[in-house]
Amino acid sequence: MISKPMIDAFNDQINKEMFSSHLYLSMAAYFEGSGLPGAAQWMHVQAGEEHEHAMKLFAHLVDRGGKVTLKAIAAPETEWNGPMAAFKAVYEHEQLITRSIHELYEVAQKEKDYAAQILLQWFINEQVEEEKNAAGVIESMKRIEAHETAVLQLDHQLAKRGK
Ligand code: OFO
Repeated sequence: MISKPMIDAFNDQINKEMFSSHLYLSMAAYFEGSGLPGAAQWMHVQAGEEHEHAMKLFAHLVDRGGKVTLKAIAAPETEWNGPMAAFKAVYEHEQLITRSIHELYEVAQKEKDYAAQILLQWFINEQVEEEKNAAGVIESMKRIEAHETAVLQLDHQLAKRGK
């Protein structure tokens, strides 16, 4: 069995992961409309990963007899001031999610929920990757800013992102 505070905290995190998926899908739409299909592809993959994160939490709740309660997903922004602004928004959002995962882990510690702690260790590691990926794209963009051809080359590289 899983405690009520853990069920509530898991349901909140499911909503945040679903919002992340929605946000990156919105960024994919933005890049599709901006002539940067590679960046759009990167965002599509990211949106899919966020959905998987939500499903991992969903499955854990179900496995432990907790009730999944879905909430409304807030509308994401739809416009950004160019690729740099969008990727900076990704980075900031991921920092927010990292804090949220850490808070969830603290609830699991307080509740002495060892099974949740083991699952959440995966998420803690994943957040290191998430922040690193976004920061990496921002770094590449900083180096090539103002060089239109290089932006298109980077877009080509972003298109290669697989699962
Ligand atoms: Fe689910 O890691 Fe990003 O938000």
